Amino acid sequence: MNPDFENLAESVRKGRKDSAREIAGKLLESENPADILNAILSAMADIGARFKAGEIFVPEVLVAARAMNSVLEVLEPVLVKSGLQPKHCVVIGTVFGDLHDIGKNLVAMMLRGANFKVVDLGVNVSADKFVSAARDNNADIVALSALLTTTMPSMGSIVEAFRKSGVQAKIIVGGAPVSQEFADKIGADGYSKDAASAADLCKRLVA
Ligand code: B1M
Repeated sequence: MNPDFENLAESVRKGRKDSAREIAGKLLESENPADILNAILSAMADIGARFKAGEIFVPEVLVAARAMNSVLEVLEPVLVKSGLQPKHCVVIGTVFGDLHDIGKNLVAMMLRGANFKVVDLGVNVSADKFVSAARDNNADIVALSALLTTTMPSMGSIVEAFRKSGVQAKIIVGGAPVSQEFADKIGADGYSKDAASAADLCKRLVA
């Protein structure tokens, strides 16, 4: 196998965005873009697993995700041409009244790393906005983040708004004060405690 694949994966894992981008550009001259995509996705999967295991922390994940994104910029036009775009879409946002977005951004990065199309609605997002974005993007999954005990109840209102609207997306919830028990109580389709588990959960939900 071309040793540049391992160099690319290592550059992503170490967050070396310029070298990752340069190696990807070189690989694109002779290699299949799907193999290049798989190399960076598997590097991000390693990062997710090490983050989950507590071996690395938020800054390392952020720099790895930045390196991954810089490769995706080069790769995306080629992938679109060859029909290798993501098959599944996740709409994500922090619920109404809540401005915390660091954890939500990490979840979005892990999802992109797992080859999902991610529509990030940002923070302070109303139920109506979640429903219309899910409808407009034909989303498979809607991921809600809340960091405040006072904003957790809006997750329940969002689940209700979806059930009333008839939009069929699965709804998953997360954030420091949220638990599996709370997710069950409001009728969400899933809960995950961290960004790597959120990507695993989404993969299971669309499998
Ligand atoms: Co705020 N804040 N904050 N804050 N803040 C907390 C959450 C708090 C616990 C601090 C404390 O008192 N000890 C407390 C909440 C108490 C409670 O409700 N029980 C609190 C408070 C009270 C407030 C204000 C009300 C303070 C005030 O103004 N009086 C205010 C509220 C503003 C608002 O939102 N309306 C406020 C404001 C802020 C800042 C703006 C200053 C800033 C946010 C900046 C930003 O996000 N851009 C901030 C911060 C930074 C924090 C702490 C210190 C750190 C949060 C964080 O980013 N953690 C936090 C205390 C703490 O947690 N130690 C605190 C790192 C991040 C990677 O973890 O977000 O948990 P986390 O995400 C994890 C998982 O939870 C999970 O995956 C992520 C990665 O593994 N996850 C998901 C998250 N979302 C998910 C969605 C999913 C799945 C998994 O979808 C399925």
